[in-house]
Amino acid sequence: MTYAMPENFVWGAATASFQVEGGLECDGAGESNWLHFCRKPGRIKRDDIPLVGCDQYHRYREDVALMKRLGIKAYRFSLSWARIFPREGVVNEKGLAYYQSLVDALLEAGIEPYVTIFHWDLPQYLEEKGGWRTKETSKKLGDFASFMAKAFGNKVKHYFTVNEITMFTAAGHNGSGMAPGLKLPLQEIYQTIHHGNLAHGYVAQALRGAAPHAEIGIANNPGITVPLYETEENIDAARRATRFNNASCHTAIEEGRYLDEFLEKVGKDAPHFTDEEMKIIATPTDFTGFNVYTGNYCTADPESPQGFKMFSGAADHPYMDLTWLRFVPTAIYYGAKFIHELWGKSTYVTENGCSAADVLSQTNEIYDSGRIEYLRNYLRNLQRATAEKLPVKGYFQWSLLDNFEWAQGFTPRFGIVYVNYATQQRIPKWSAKYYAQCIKNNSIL
Ligand code: PNW
Repeated sequence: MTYAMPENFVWGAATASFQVEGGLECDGAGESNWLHFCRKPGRIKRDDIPLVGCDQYHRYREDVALMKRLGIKAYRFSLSWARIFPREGVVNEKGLAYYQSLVDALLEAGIEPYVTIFHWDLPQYLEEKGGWRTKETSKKLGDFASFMAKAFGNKVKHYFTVNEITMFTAAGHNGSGMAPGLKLPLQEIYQTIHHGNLAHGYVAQALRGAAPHAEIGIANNPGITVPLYETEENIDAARRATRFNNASCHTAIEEGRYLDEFLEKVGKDAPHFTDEEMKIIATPTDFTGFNVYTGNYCTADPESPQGFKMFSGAADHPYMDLTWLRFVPTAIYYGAKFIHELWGKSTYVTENGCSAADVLSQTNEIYDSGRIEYLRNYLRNLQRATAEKLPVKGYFQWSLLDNFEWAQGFTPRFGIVYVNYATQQRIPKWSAKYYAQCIKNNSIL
């Protein structure tokens, strides 16, 4: 096969609790900060609210069977902390049982569970105590991870600590429209990112203690800078840009320190931190998971102090169906390459995919050719990484199902499986058939 993938490559699909579960008021679930946020008029497009959504809470057996039919080998899902602990220190047995049943159903179907401890939905009672503006929350997430790892025991062998730190910290506190929807001064924003970094560290420590058999790592979104021209000096510039541009978050986690250049640049707005905290943040992990949808470009520029010049893309650069979803397939290759070269880590692609304005045909099919080309181009760039022997362990398609796309509500459709929200019918799109064939052939078709 021309675009063959390595043996034992992990072909997965990903979702997150708040985006697919529904059942948000069922069986004693507590309120999350995201649900609280959705209830405020004007915060979410069309005031959509995922009280039912795709209802995976009630339909997980059907969704597991669907994954099995598609040949998917691994399912990445996250835990709703408020479902399991509706009040501080109080376990909701039914909420816990849901995740245990989901894990059992996956194992029975021969699908490996990959658990994300935290994917943005924080219990509202913790939001009210300061949320990510306080490091108490970071510590409490570690305790929650420890509790869950003990509950799962040997059944779960793969954990992601937290998903996309800057999205639940900075983007929730700088007016970008994510929960809790605050707008704070810059120092406080960097401080929330620091608390997110610290949460990753506490969770990593907790999982090491409670699940020593498991492999663990983050599912982060380091911005990937790619070279506009693939020459040595431009590739080198892009590698340095990737390290520098992520200095407030991802680079700190990998290196255990905030870069001097970053601290100088932000000056009085820098986060406050201790040596002890930086050690926790840098707790060793087994791999780095990165979510990749797009990238930025750079060229080497000996004139500029940093040695590179950044470009986001031309005004007429191709985009997928969202304003930020610029088509940059080389970002997946350079992500795997730079993470390995800068920090010596093996990787998982923890999310990749795109939204499209999918419509049902007369024959009840979805001809999502745009998504197929997007996937083909990104996956071939991933194949390039594995062909060069970069240690990429697996790939998680975002997303298995159309789902609740945060502030954009249900309008963007990211699934390879279409969801009719009125009937709960699942219809695999053409892209699902494409992905299933790649899996079957272990090759990028
Ligand atoms: C990620 N951006 O979020 C999240 O991990 C998923 O929950 C989400 O559904 C998926 O990607 C698709 O958006 C992002 O504005 C949200 O650049 C926004 C951006 C990037 C990632």
